[in-house]
Amino acid sequence: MKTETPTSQIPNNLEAFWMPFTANKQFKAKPRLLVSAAGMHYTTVEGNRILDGAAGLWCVNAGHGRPEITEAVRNQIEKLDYAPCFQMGHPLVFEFASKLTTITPGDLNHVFFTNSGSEAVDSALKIALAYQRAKGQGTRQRLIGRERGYHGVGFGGISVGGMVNNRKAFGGLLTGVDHLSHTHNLAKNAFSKGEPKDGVELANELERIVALHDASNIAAVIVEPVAGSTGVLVPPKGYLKRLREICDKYGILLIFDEVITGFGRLGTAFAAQYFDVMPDMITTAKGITNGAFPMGAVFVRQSIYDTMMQASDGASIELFHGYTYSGHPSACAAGIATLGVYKKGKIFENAKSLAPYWQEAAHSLKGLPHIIDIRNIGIIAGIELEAIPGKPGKRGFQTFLDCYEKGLLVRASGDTIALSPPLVLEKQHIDAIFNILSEVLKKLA
Ligand code: PXG
Repeated sequence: MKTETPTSQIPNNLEAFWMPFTANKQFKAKPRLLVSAAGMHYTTVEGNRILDGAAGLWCVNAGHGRPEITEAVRNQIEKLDYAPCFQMGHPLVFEFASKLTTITPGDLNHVFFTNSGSEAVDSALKIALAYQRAKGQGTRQRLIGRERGYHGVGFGGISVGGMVNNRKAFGGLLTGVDHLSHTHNLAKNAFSKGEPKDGVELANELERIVALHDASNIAAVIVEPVAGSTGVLVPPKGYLKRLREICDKYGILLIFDEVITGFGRLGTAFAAQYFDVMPDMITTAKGITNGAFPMGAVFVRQSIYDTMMQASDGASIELFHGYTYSGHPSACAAGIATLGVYKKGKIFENAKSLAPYWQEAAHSLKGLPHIIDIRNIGIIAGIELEAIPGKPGKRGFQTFLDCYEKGLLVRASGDTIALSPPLVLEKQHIDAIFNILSEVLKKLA
């Protein structure tokens, strides 16, 4: 008979958990475990404090351990642990959706809830197809993404996404997908502060794709306004506006994937407001609950929602799509509390007012060993290091490890170090982040 061992007595057994997006064997040989967090810092299992230069994974925008959020979730789980949103509802999900529409741009005033960014992306792509069909344009089935795009890990998301490692092992993917070129251009735009000046013409590739397939076959374009996971790619000046113009010209929907840019990262609620470009849908997650509870959402324009409602006879289901946990009560409680914290703490405003200081601090690293580019926008920076010949990603990963040893959490995307700390940061945190990074880079092989 198998004897049960109380979990608390299992000595450091890391085997069972198959870690996502991780070199499992490497990690398990030398683990990095975080046990608590407050404000701008994590604490490791060894008791070391780590300054969070990544807001977890771009999600803890209001800083760690906000008591308002903890309390809201605790109360909600006691009161109503779960309620279905299929043919049923609960008050908080309606309240949260309404509250969200007070900060979304323009008439993006309908909210479809999911549990993650990946699900938000797949939901938005499905809504785009269903909308075109409901509008009597059912031939519009093609979806257009962009090289180096990251739209999560669902089959829809990896199909429109453009990061080769996320696609290559997974077969044929969705058919009917095209990709715009990415906008990264070191030769012309290295060390740009904010939006780079070169590259608006890359948006014209959409015209080329329209000429190839005809607009009557194209449903939607999806892009990250600022690409994060691929190593921080800021859009060239005028690029997003140009995309919008071409989409309007041909009746193509424009979806902004704002999973990382949403909820204050650029100093505005959404990147759409920062760039003054109105998409037809926004996908979001992460900062929607400050990372404290899994949740994602798609914000949808009035005209899309209306078309879907009008196409139905009033008694049938308009969209055959949804998740068991769409609008989970605890997620809604976390989200409502999070919006309150953002507002009361003027957290988006803090990001906006510190962005110039952040920019100068990031660019002060110019000239340090290995750095071939520094890019920034809002409270995001990407420090691109020259790859070690034949070993792409190695230098970036070593930088991540060395920063962690010195008490700073950064993300390495290949050889680009991505920085995106909680938006409650102060100047002293900015100084600390770039001081540690600079120390590490000076010693790096
Ligand atoms: N879209 C975008 C733009 C994202 O950045 C997703 C969709 C997927 O979200 P979920 O919740 O399904 O993971 C993301 C996720 C990184 C990093 O290091 C970024 C993400 C996730 C993990 C790591 O840059 N973004």
